[in-house]
Amino acid sequence: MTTAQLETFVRKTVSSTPVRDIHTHLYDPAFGELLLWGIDDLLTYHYLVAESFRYLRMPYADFWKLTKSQQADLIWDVLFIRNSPISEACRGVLTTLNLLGLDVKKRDLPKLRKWFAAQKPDAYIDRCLKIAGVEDVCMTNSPFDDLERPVWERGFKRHPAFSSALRIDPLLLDWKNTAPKLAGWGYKVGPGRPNQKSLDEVRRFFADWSKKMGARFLMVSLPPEFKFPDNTDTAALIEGAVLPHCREFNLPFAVMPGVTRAVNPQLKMAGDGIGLTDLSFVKNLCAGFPENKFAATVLSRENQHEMCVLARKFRNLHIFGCWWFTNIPHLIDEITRLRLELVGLSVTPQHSDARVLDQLIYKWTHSRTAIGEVLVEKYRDLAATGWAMTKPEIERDVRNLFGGAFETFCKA
Ligand code: FIX
Ligand code: ZN
Repeated sequence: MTTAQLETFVRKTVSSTPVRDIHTHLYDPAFGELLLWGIDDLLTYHYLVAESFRYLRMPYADFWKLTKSQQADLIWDVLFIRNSPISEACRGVLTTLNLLGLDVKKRDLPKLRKWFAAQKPDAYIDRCLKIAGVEDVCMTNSPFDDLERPVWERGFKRHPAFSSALRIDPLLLDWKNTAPKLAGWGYKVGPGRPNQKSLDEVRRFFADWSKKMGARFLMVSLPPEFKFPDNTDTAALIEGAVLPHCREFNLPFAVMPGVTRAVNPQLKMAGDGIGLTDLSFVKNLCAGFPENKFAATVLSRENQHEMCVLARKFRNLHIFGCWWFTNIPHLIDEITRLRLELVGLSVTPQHSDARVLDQLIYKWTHSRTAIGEVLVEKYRDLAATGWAMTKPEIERDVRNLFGGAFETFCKA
């Protein structure tokens, strides 16, 4: 292959390889209205709510009293009409509409609403997955969510494209209020620091829900100040229940450190912030529990380099995604370079974190472009040494980056 042919082939492969998206907040269509889609959900995404309050002068409470469509009208007005929609989250809405075949230059919100209202959910789901090139969507499933728990308890026919991860934030971060819930559901846990009996019962709870959901891994988001080991309920629960359960079921434990919840509570879900994490806890987990597997994504840009070094030291650590405030082209480029140059291909450069189905389209289109350009450069550098890549090797590499490497890690 000439250099030009190599570049064309890499770009084509990156844009056409199916993705297994390992972290989203989407739901199997069996969950009904919990699966968000359409223009009003796109516009009221919490990323855009936060941005709209850079311009809105109304009291927060008045905004939250509006209907979803009224909120969407306001956001459209301030972020798309009165100001140019340059931010990543704004551009994302336009990329999505454009790739759905809608004419964004008309700026006609009522017409867009009409188009979405005419879509049939089942066919529309297939269409979004197809345009985004996503073959598997891993949900974030919480037994503590009162809307989703009954659906799991009832049982439903699974959509083949939706897999599951068991999310356990309330249990690990708010044991005081979660223990009584578990007790109410028939798990014999006591109040206070969990003793062996309680830990065994928490394991029984994890086993029940891992089976019910077919969970691929357990996951938690963590504040920047999180420490392990530590004299806390959280540390006791991790060591005495999460890690033994993950070993028994051969499941990774995914940690997502760096989020400070409710920095501005008036913004509700849009009000979470960020902090620099002391990553010693990741080292302590990986070194102290070599029989466990850990996956990690960290929110702060400044933590990304150290996280790569940790992945070089610990083969039981898989790093993934450019999470949330790092999911912008500039940082996807930087973080993907760091990872490929320091760790190689045994990483998962991106997950979408989509909360609205249609967002899969822009999040993956934008990420594929950023990741593709890094790969083009890396293969070009290899070619300069005289090394010749074959087409199947490039396809293999991209499949690994888009979910294959994580799959292998999970199975190991
Ligand atoms: O904790 C998480 O999984 C975060 O991704 C979310 O809480 C956050 O609100 C989000 O949507 C980020 O993209
Ligand atoms: Zn998330």
